Amino acid sequence: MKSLLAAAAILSALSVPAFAAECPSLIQQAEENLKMSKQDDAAKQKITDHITQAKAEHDAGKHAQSVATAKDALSLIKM
Ligand SMILES: [Cu+2]
Repeated sequence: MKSLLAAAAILSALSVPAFAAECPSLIQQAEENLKMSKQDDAAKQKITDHITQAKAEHDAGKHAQSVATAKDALSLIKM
């Protein structure tokens, strides 16, 4: 039983940094793609809002949500 708990603790410790590392790279990718996009200001503002929200979620430790929001931002960008 103790080893099961230890394994669960290790697994959960490993899964957090995986997400924690994923959001900044997705956010950075969205920022870079946004610079190159040729969309109007309204569309760019909406994407910027998504990026800001993803950063806030990442800082709050909500990494899964941050990844989802950053992916939303990326999906809104048309190159
Ligand atoms: Cu994160």
